[in-house]
Amino acid sequence: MSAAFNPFERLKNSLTKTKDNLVGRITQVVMRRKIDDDLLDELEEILIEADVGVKATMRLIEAVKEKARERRLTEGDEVIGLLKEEISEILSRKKEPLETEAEIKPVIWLIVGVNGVGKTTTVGKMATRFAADGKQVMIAACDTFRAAAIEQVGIWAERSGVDMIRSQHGADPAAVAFDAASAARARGIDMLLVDTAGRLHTKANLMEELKKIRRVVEKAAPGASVYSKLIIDGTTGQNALSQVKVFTDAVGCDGLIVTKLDGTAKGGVMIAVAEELGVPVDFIGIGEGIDDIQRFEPQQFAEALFA
Ligand SMILES: Nc1nc2c(ncn2[C@@H]2O[C@H](COP(=O)(O)OP(=O)(O)OP(=O)(O)O)[C@@H](O)[C@H]2O)c(=O)[nH]1
Ligand SMILES: [Mg+2]
Repeated sequence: MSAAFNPFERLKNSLTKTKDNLVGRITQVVMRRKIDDDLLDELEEILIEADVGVKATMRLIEAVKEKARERRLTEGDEVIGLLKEEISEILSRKKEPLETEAEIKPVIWLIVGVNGVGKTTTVGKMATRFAADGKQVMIAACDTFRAAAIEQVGIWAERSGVDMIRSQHGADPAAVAFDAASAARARGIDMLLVDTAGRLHTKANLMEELKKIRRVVEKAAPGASVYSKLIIDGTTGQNALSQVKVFTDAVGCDGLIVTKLDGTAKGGVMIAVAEELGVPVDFIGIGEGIDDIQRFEPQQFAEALFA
């Protein structure tokens, strides 16, 4: 398989900056050194600067200390293997599985998140992916607030060859959601992807609107499996974490999709997310293209970081 089509190679290439900023810097520091307090201090600084977060950083430093003692390791470069082990373990923390067996059609994903994080792009990518899996997919264009949002998601619907329910700019987003959920139910659709606004007049407005959308789709498609998927932007590092609580309080959060991991040095945030949040990462966005999305596989991600 050529590098361009091999998913692991693509992941690895997209993580280049994060790899340089994290593993690259660590590698430079540990070479020809002994494992001692000074070295651990320097490691701590690198981890914090790479957006790994205080909690995961402390855990990693403790693990390195402990394991080095147990295994009687003294050489600095042995730290890399220890870190890889522990990062892999943090990323792999058991979370709820993505799909449950008892899903009732239509499965509805509310795609939520602050403005510009990549919601609409993710809707397009996921529509394509689900359609390729042989699912009947529909998109609901519920960002009626931002000018041109409907056209934008319309282009993705066309590209992925799926139906879209829309209204005009300024229409009530909950009404669009209601129509879409009703249509999805009537037409036996497998997956309904709801694109939502990232900004309304105020943040409180937005949260109220999202709650309403959730309520109406549950009403229009009784018993359907409804999930809130929160999109966070990997380039914002630690800041992305604070959004999780706000959205969880409003509409729940059944899974995260972390976008823009390509071209950012802040990909260490994935480790912070795994350590600090009880929510699984379902997918990661690694580019602007239609198939630049991958299932998040913890082991593979750790391998790619250290490859
Ligand atoms: N490099 C990269 N860019 C991405 C990724 N996902 C989205 N983008 C880009 O991020 C920008 C914003 O994406 P949108 O999908 O419009 O974001 P949104 O959350 O729908 O934005 P609003 O509707 O304005 O809230 C676009 O330029 C996308 O191409 C990704 O995984 N990698
Ligand atoms: Mg959008």
